[in-house]
Amino acid sequence: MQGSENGNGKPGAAISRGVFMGGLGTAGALLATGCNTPKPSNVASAGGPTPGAAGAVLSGDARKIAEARGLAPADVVAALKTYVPSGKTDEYYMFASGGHSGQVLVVGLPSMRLLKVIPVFSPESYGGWGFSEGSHAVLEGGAVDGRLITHGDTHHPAFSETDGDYDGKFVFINDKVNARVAVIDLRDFECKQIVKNPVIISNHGHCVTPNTEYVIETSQYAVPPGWKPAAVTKSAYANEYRGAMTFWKFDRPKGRIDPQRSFVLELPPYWQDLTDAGKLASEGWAFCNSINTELAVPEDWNNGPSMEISASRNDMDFLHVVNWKAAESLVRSGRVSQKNGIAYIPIDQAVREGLLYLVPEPKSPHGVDITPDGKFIVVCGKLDPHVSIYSIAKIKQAIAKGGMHKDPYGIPIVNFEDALVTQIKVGLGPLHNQFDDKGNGYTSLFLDSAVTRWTVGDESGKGWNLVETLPVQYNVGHVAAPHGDTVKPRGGYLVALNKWSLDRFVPVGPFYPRNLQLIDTSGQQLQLLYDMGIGMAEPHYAQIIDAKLVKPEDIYPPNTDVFTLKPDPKAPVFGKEGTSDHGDHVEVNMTVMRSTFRPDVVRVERGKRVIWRINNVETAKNAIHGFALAGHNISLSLEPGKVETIEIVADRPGTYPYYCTDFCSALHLELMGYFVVT
Ligand code: CUK
Repeated sequence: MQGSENGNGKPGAAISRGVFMGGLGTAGALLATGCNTPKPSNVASAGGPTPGAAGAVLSGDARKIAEARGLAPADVVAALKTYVPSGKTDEYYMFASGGHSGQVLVVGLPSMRLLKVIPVFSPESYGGWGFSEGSHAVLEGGAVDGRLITHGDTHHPAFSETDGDYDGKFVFINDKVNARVAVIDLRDFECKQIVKNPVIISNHGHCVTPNTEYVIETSQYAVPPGWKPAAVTKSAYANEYRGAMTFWKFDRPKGRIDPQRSFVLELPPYWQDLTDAGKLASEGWAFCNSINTELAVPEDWNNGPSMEISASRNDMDFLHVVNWKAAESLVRSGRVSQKNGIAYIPIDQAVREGLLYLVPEPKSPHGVDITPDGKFIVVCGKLDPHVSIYSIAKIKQAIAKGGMHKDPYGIPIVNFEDALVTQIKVGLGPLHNQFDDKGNGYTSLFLDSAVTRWTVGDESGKGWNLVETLPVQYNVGHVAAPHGDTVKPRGGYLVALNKWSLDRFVPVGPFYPRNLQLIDTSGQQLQLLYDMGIGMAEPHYAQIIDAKLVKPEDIYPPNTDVFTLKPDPKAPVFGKEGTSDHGDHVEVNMTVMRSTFRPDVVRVERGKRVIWRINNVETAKNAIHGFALAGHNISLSLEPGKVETIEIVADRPGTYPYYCTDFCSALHLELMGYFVVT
């Protein structure tokens, strides 16, 4: 099934073939002639600088370098498009999931430089995440039945939106494995909140509504609500297991999800998958695919077909169509019950209130994405070579007309033909879609290891045409484009988030880098520009935002508690540092400034609990100090202005150095002290 079998062993061949097969000689010769070169127009027209410009830029020296390094003209053009010289900054931020690292990656475009790893669901010693009391409290917010969970599987980052476009204020990220959602504040790029879904235990679909009224989280693997124990049989599965679409209310002024104003819409146990919120023409609606309408359970692997076969028998699954505005009104009216402390709309009530409909969709689909105008719903059938285009207008008409068949749970099913506009045959294994500013859609093809470009057409089915396919290396999952799922896509780039890299990098052992490939979409032909190896878990999805829209603080105000972004009333005061004994515990109030910890000796009797506050009182940007304490599992990151608190028990007598982990000055190595447990 893998990309290497699909003729992708020589990627880039499409670009270079024209040059070398055309007998046009060396790269150097081509570059020298630049605009006068007669025929390698596939290179020159690949969306970039005019041939004249490329030719003019390349002096004799550049030509020699290109020759020495074996760079084809297309390589040189790609380098010119991605190189960001020292002192200049990137045009876009890409926020990518960090997969089962549990974190979020921040990458600059077009340079593809990794700028930050934001710790979210997993402890991260560089950021002190999980070691300080504040970060520990955030992780505790995501505890499952009281058990602290210190990993996550992040899939779908979602920027906060205003009027259907990214506003650069917050990023939300889901944890698939434990059904949790986290809030990252872009004032400081730090996670502020993790909430645990009280009804489901795994999620997948994750997005926001056009004004961030809600963060939508959809279940993946159905369980009995509250993941109560149950039999794993076909009948128990059909009767007791359920899916859910959860609407987490976002309180923007507080920058937090408010579980008290959130609600859950119960769904059949169809394994809901990707989810997108309607916008403009479809505002107020949410859409979600499903992949196990067979209601298969993994019960008979020994005797019968495996789960993968049982769950893929049907030619059609169901697109779920949810009227969330109407659901919100129902919840506000108070006519809903609660389950596990959250407002809960059961399926029968959802049907009675006209909140939930199904539309058949081919076959084991994955991605569902709404066109920028909100009129069309684009569904990728993983096991079907088409993207299927549905119209919200047609779906609404069919709903108004009534007389629909129902599924076994009583949910009305809109006829496939009544909802469908057209299908585009794009290739094998379509997964996900994005859009640009020129009326194009882009679809990733997992099995073909390629991305396609097609044109967005109209309600009558005209104008939906496949334009171009570009091989990628390899086995692409999501694609991401600047503002590519908003009402206002910016165009210009596409990033293919590939799961396999095979031969793209120097070998690093059996765990291969993931390969994020930057593609130029601005020209007549798609051009592959850059391979970025990611030496960690698979980044499933990413969103790309105009860098001008993100305006983080460059330094914390003095004495900041980073979890409230307000002054910490207990912040240690410079000049009044010290250690005080309170009987059952000892308090340490410490400041740090180049190049002294005050106090630089902390003596504690064995057995005491120690509450240790540290304030970085530096006022210079970037003057970060770290704090590592030997033998106590403590690592902190102290940006200027930040106050952190740790709690430890001094239970092992000894002499333990603590020191700054960020090389902060010429006397950095002297920035240390001793913690003595007597
Ligand atoms: S994703 Cu989560 S399985 Cu295609 Cu959105 Cu990778």
